[in-house]
Amino acid sequence: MYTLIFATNNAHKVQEIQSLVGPDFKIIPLKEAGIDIDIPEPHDSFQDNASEKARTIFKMTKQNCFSEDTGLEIEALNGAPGVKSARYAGEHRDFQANIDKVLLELKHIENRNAQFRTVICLIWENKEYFFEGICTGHIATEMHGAKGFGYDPIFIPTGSDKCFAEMTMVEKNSFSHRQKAVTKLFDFLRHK
Ligand code: ITT
Repeated sequence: MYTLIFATNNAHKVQEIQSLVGPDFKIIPLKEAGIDIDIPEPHDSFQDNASEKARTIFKMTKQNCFSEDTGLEIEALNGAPGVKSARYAGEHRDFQANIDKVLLELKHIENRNAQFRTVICLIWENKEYFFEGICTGHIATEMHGAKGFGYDPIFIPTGSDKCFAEMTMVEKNSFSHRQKAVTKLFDFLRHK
């Protein structure tokens, strides 16, 4: 059994990843590890932000851990909101305000291609490893569904006609960026 601290304060991410974990892994979210800090994400790449989060927790705990940094990259907005996805409409990290801003910016734009990108940083026995997952799709013209979090009500993955927010977690996982990156992480650990 592998035990790993998951360096995140995002309960939705924890739920999605927990549902993918087999019996050979135990994932401990920060809250459960008794750690209450807001980890900085100051960099302009997902990799550097993921590394910052994992290193911060490794320094505190000296235990194997992983983090992930995710963002929505919209082609017509030159990759924005990207690493700024959480705070696109301001420091208050408001999902609805972020969605409103994206829909407004794409109002008269035909190219609605977008993708979610997740980069996981694993610190395993003091060494750093990275795993990436991408989910391509497009941005809907209005919000649909109430499940999930973040930009899920406006993102339609390739191969579906539904927004992530209209899907069960199992269905979202069958397409998602996070699932792809996590599968790579678990495959790596199983072969250690
Ligand atoms: P941690 O850093 O504590 O892990 P966070 O919420 O700050 O949590 P990120 O910086 O990785 O996480 O995520 C940035 C934002 O991207 C997040 O707040 C959501 O708005 C959005 N996001 C991430 N994953 C998403 C997903 O699967 N579906 C929809 N939106 C997502």
